[in-house]
Parts: sequence; C-alpha cells; structure tokens
Amino acid sequence: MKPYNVVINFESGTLDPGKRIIRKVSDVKNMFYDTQAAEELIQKGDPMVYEVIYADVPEEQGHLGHCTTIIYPGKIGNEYFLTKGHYHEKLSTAEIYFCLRGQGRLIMESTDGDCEVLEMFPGSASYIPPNWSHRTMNVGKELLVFYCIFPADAGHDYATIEEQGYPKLVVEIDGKVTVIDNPKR
Ligand code: M6P
Ligand code: ZN
Repeated sequence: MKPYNVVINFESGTLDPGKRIIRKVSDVKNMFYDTQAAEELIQKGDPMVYEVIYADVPEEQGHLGHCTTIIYPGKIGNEYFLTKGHYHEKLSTAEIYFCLRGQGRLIMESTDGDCEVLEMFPGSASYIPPNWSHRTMNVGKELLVFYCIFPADAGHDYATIEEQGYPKLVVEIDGKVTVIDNPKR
C-alpha cells in the first residue's frame, strides 16, 4: 500500500475517509448499571451514544490502526454515556487516546485487577499499557472527541467487560463528576 492522509475535524470528530460504526443505547445497554433506565431510553427512541470512525488500514502486525471516537453528552440514570470497553485480544498491545474536544474520563483495569481513572481534556494523551482494558465516558455537556492509535492486529475482546463491568462507576452526584465503587462487583 502507499502512504496516505486522512483529515480529522477536531470539532465534529469526523475522520475522512473513514469507516463509521454507530452505537445506540440498545447496543450498549448491558454496560450501564441502571439497565431499566437504559430500557426506558430505548423505548423513547434509542438515541446514539457514540460513533467510531476508523481509517482503512490492514488489520495486520506492523500496521497501526487509528480512529476517532465521538461520545455524545448524556446519562443513563446518573451514569455518563460510555463506550462498551474492551481488552485487546492480543493482550500485549498498548494504545494511545489523544483528546481533541470535550471533557471525559478513561477507566482502565489491568489483568492483575488494578483500576485507574484518568481525566481526558483537549490536549491530554493517555497511554493505555499492555494488559489494561479501557472504557471512556463523556462527563461534559458537549461532544467528547478523541483520536486513538493502536497496533492494527490488537483486536477487541468485549466479553470480560460485558460480564463483569469495572470496579468503579463514573456518575453525576449533585452536579459533580464522581467516581464510586460499582455495587455489582
Ligand atoms: C477507541 C478505540 C477503538 C474502540 C473505540 C470504542 O476509539 O479503542 O478501538 O472501538 O474506542 O470503544 P469500544 O470498542 O470499547 O466500544
Ligand atoms: Zn483498545
């Protein structure tokens, strides 16, 4: 293949040319603590929670996958809109999230059971080491937009997070972003 550019719009988060994946509440309902509130939102029109736009790169060792993610502002119950969250199938692979717009949190859990939460803000570049699962939330009132780079053969393993969730939840309490223990863990 030949070198090529994509163009990223820092405001809207579009990456062009790119392949777009859309996730609505019905796609991520099991990831939220308050599944009943999620069901109610699905009945009310099943709004979009986030989009991922991938550059076209072969999913092969040696290549670097890259994409933007756009998380809409919103909550289910008091929990902020979030991504599904995943380990890499190839656990030895890392990733970088570079925030372009908005205010977010990045929660990570390692295969050793450590849990960390980092702030995301325009200019923050978060390093996700090998063996750490990762999920993001939009804790602000505008779009959260970030750019991601990862080994193209990393793969997504969603099952562990879908079953267990994370040890912590990021919720709004009295109008403030608050990290609490997950009562289901
Ligand atoms: C980032 C990257 C992508 C991932 C996306 C959404 O853009 O890590 O690989 O797909 O976030 O996260 P998830 O797949 O967990 O919903
Ligand atoms: Zn990843």
